Amino acid sequence: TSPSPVSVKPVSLSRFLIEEQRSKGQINADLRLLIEVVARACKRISIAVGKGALGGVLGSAGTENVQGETQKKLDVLSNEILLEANEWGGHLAALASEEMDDPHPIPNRYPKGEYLLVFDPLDGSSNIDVNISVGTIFSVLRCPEGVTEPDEQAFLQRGTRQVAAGYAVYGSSTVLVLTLGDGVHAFTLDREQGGFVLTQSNLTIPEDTGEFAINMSNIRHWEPPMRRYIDELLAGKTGPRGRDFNMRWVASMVADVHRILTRGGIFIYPRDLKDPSKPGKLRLMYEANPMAFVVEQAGGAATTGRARILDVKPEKLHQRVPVFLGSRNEVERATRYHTEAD
Ligand code: AHM
Ligand code: MG
Repeated sequence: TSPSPVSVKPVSLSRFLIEEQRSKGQINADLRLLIEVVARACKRISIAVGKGALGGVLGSAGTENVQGETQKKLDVLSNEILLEANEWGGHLAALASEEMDDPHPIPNRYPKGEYLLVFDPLDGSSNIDVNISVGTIFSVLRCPEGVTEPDEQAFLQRGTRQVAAGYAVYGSSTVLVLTLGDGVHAFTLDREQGGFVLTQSNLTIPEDTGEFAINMSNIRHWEPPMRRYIDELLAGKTGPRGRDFNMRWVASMVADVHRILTRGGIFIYPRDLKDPSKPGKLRLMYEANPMAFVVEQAGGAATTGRARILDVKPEKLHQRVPVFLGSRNEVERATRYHTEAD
């Protein structure tokens, strides 16, 4: 028998969220609004990214962010889009971003809500000018009880406290990946209709994999257990792992993580002894934590190479951590090599 017309009707992001609210009680109306607003902002960013050179948005903005990195025009524009979209809805107590030194308060003319939003507005910005996938990463926390003017301290909550997280990847199609703590779901942007449509529910990452993602150019700066893990993969069939491994590195975390959610793999940005003051490149609050939440919700694992990322107690908004995430058995093995060596 052919499927009934109702069962093949596409499920929009709005409908998905309403059902999460109504039947599962997974979210309330404010959190639903928040996710819808973030999705709308991602749609605008997707349009700006898609215009490329025609939009006049390629190249550097001539400014630096708090980490001393040169900002691209699209970094700045994406940050503004997310701020502007989220300020007035009444669902947020404050926002924080990779591109801003300090948390951004909600202007007094607008009501305040109970949530905190943290984001990397345009991740993988070295890839913008070369037409390779980039993305937006976001994490939602609750504003601590009794805090009316949230400062940096209000944001410094463990990743386990996230109530929602996800990313949008601006690739050959734009896909929004979301977790509300109840599995991971993917929504593809329908460019004609202008809305996100549910295209995959309950994504799962295979436990085993034959694919790894790491920037090998840093090999000389790695710690010994990191080198051991990769050396064993590179040794292939005749090495201790007894099989061949393939490598991919997009240098856009969203694209690398999206591949891992789709077909498995391990992604590593390890601690790097090149600059001992930096315990890794990626930022805990708006890169590692949201991705770790998504990956764990898809059945994968995410560690710093030594401990679970979601358990790390943040000390600074822009804190960096080493990141090992993806297929559970590989992440556990790489982590074991580190803890055994300590
Ligand atoms: P960004 O937030 O400044 O774009 O930096 C983060 C990006 C990640 O998306 C990616 O995994 C990593 O930096 C790539 O680093 P590298 O250029 O060292 O390979
Ligand atoms: Mg980033």
